[in-house]
Amino acid sequence: MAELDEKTACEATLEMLRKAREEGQETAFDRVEQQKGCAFGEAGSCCRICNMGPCRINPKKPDESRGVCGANIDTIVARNFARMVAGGASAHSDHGRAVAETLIMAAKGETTDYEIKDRVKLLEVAADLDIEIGEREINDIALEVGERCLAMFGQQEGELAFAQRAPEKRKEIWRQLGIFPRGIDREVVEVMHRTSIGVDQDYENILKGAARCSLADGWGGSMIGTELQDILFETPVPVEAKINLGVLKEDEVNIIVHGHEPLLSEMIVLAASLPEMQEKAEKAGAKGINLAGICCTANEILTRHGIPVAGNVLQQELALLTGAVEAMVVDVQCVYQGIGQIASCLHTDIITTSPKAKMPYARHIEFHENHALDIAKEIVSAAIENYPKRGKVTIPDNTEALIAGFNHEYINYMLGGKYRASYRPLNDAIIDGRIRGVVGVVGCNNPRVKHDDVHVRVVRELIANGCLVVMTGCAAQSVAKAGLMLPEVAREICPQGLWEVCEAVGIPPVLHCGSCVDNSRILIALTAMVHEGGLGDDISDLPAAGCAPEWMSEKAIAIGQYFVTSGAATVFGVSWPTLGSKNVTELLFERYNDILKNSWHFEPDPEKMVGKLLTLIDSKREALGISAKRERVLYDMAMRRELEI
Ligand code: NFS
Repeated sequence: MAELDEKTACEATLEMLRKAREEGQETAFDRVEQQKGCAFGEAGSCCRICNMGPCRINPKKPDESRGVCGANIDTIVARNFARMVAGGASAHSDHGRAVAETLIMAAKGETTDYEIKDRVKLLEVAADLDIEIGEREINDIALEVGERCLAMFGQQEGELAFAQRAPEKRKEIWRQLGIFPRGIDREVVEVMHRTSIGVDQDYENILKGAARCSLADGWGGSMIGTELQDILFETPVPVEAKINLGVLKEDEVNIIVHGHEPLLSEMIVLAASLPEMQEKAEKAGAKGINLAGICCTANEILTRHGIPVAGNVLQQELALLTGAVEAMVVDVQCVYQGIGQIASCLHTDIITTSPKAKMPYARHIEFHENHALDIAKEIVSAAIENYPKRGKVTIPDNTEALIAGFNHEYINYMLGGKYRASYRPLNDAIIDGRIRGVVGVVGCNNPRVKHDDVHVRVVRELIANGCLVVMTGCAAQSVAKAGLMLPEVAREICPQGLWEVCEAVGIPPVLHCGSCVDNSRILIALTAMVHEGGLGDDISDLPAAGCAPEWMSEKAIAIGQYFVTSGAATVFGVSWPTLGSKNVTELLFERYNDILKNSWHFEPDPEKMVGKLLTLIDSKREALGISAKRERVLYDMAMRRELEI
């Protein structure tokens, strides 16, 4: 069995893993050792789409066998990859759909618990959708925005409206390739159809479908989610908060919200702050109600309210093992079934809320948007009632401060000021070399690699080499826990050019931009850089790249694919799901450079990953004629020791 300190770079996680081991409690960190993985599955060469199989093709001898239907390894690998994209796109998009439905309900007055909080954003989105504004009532405009967005899911023909925001040159590439996305549901369904038995058997064509589907996510479902959430709950602005398991409180009712949709978590935030709930908690013997988040729903309420984050995806089971959580309220996505098992030994209630997602050992309190606050109060009350049943509590003493809540709107404002909002200073800083490039570091944790370690090492070395880093998802939480999301970090780690820019503007060199649907914010920011001028006329010209060092979810593959299809080079770590097929991998890693002007890359080693990202960025600088010779800064031993967070 691997030593526990080889499993995580996070002190709080290590402490709880020791406790789990002492108590004989099993977590994902243990189960990963039982699941050694399957060579065929890992190479993407196992086909399970019909009942003649499963068919497995040995990636070392790909020409020696075929599936029962005759499918070769290229077809099988491409199908599996395309289905990952469709799975990820469906998750982000179903989330976006729920937000659109809620906006419509709010605009019609069918729920009084939600309202239009960000009118400026509403009007901007309305203008982008060519919706008439004039003297119309705000709810009238919101209704049309909601209905137009909802219609994007069922749209059968034509071009997806939000994808029109992309740079002209990029849209031309999509049109020429025949991959401009139509309706969101249509693209997901079409990938599922094309990859079912006996349909599309040309791996290049299958991957074209996957590319189109990914765009329907990034410029469709995810973007609808982000934009409409901003309208309903406000566009985030930078906020200071705390992160890690130490945010749980020994003398308060601890409620953790976990999952993805802020429709639920926003209401829990509201319910927990009501005086009647506070009184109830005090009557139960607690000093108050402490709300904390896990995973992306944490990022949503962190960036809008400064609610503390208990941890990222791999800490969900460990948070319960503190014995201090009265209720973990979950909706959809990234919720481990393991939490039910652990909660069954504790006083903790796992409360499922979505009709789409139920689980054993959980209590179900179904969430409905039309009486959302009442349900949220019921959930908070259930948690309070558990407080007196608490046993022994062990809360790790680790918390870290962070600043979160950056996005296109704020970057624009902070660089240019209220009256001349602009990306000009950012583009200029890149052109004159003070900022070497911009890297989006996103995605999950995966117990197959040392938890948080790859994220922290990659990000630290990127900023030490002059790159501005923008982050979302659980990756952002890893790096925040290591203390890298604070403005003072700039002067400690970054070269002079970058820290001067950070200090002038008052930002950390690592910007927390929200949840995974908020990767659409990165698309918008990259497009704004193109429009500002001086850095080429397409996303593929920018000294920018994306990476997901510890990814695990299909959603990460969908995101990576829409980054690449939108023109941003993308590097993934851990392992790569198409290595079984030389042809598929060559297409994604090499030929995409001709077709999409950038490509996928795979590199699990953190130092080599940074090397790859810097090379990609420098090659773009070179092509733009703005390169200056520079040395790569490598950590010395002192810096390395500091990394052992
Ligand atoms: Ni993204 Fe968010 Fe985390 Fe990965 Fe899961 S929470 S949507 S999928 S694990 S970053």
